[in-house]
Amino acid sequence: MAGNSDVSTEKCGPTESLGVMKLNDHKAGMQGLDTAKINQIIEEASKGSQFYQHKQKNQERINAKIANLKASCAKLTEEQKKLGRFKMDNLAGKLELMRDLSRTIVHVDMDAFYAAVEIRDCPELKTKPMAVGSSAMLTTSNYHARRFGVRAAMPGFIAKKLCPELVIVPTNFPKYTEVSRQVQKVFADYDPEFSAASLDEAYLDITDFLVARKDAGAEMTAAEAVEEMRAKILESTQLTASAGIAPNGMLAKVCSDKNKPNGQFVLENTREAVMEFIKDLPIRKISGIGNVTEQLLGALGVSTCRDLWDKRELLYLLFSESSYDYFLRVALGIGSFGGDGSERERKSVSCETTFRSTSDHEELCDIIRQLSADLARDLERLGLTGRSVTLKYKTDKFDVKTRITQLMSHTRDGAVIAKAAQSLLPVGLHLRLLGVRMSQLTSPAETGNNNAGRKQRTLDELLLAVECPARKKRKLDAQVSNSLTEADLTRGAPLLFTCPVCHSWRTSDGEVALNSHVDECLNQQVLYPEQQSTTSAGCSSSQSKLDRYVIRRAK
Ligand code: DCP
Ligand code: MG
Repeated sequence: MAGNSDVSTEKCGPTESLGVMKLNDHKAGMQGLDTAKINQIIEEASKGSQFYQHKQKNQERINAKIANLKASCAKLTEEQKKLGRFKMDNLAGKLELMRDLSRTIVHVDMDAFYAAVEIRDCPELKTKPMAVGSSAMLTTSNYHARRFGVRAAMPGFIAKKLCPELVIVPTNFPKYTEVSRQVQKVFADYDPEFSAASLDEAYLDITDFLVARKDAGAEMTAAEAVEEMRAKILESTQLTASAGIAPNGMLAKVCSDKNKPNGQFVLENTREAVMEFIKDLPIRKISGIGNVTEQLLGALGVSTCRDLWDKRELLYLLFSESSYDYFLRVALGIGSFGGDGSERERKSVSCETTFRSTSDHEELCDIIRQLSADLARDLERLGLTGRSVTLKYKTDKFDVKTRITQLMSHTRDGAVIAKAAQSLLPVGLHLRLLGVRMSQLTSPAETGNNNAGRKQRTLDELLLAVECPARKKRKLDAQVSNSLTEADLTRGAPLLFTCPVCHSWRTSDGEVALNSHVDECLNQQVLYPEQQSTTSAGCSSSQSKLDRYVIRRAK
């Protein structure tokens, strides 16, 4: 634990004593709250619960990591630091050459989405603090309730302690999905190849749209186009959206939160504007930097993007290559996804859902079928097929595990995916979350399995990872057939297995070795931004995975 460490805190930043249930107030509408008071209420209300115990266990693990990090940091010599800085400066030079300021990227995000839909359909809720979910878990809250510290990924029973008059409305996923389709229709007018990050948000590249307008003699600025888009969304759904406009997806996402709700923010496409914008930005504002990374970096005295730059030698010396590369991109405002062909590739598409804990095998199989159908739809939309199916599950003790299998050929058939995922389902465990992931992706063009009539895109042009939003268990998709056998799924599997989480680890020792690595990867490798939300208890999919959704296309 951090408190047991004898490491000097002067060298590597202050040690902050963190409560187990610390409120995450990095959310629009939650600024300036009395967090000390809120944290105390949360701590008292949750003590003794399984959720609390899980958080406590997690925090102990994080504390141990912090202690290790600080111990390693204290041992670094001046010479090593000099070398670290030199290496990072070199890398920064390379990244600068890749900086792309030519695109206009928009991140659009609906305001208090599920809550806004419920309020629209029940106007008496308008003046009340309300949230959507259950006493076990909330999916979101309206801005009124946020003033009390009530937010997504908080158990409803704790929220009630913070705000006794809180109205909790049950989730209605079919309704949100329908609204999402209406919103996405508007997106398509501005970028037919928009990347949906979840039901309520998307990344759009409106560069071509703006050029086309200009060519047609109807020039408009990016801000005007986005104003118009938001007005169209309001017209078709009676709901408000916020947007950020920037040279890349990472920055656009930060920008969309700036004037929430019902606002937008433009970041000019110049290096100066980007560097000015980024310098005092708290790292936690960056999608992909979650609670764990924030704590680890905090232990090194890094809390803003400028700190990331100032302490770059420590990042180089103490973190993995993918992590320090990512941190440097953040520090430079380049992001992982500049559309410049330099991004780290993300190679999986997945869906997951949280539900009331159950061990009923049939019920769990139903959920997998539905998730697989959703996943198949996303693969279809992205023009991708995949070959590795991973089942992720969270037990009622909040332990996250994964199992992986390989298909005999690339597919995006929901039935095949479901059958494969079901074969990985453990028997007799009480589960509260299931996820299905497809990796080893390829476009049909590469497999000769082209989809006639569909515009073909190369992998480089595609968004390379999509997570569905948290989805509730729904009725079995009538389309799903059960005609496939286990043998169909595994015959002809290649000998080399690639980890679907980190993509860099490979083994020829078979699935057992791979499964154990992936578990390790998800549970231990907390530094890698993509894995934040998969390890954090109580958080459903959308929270910290959003930065995975990016527009990548040829220019
Ligand atoms: N969601 C969820 N579980 C979470 C977070 C979100 O089920 N842990 C769902 C409910 C949200 C929707 O996804 O309404 C969109 O998530 P956002 O993070 O965009 O949050 P909101 O749209 O609710 O609020 P904001 O106005 O901050 O965007
Ligand atoms: Mg939203």
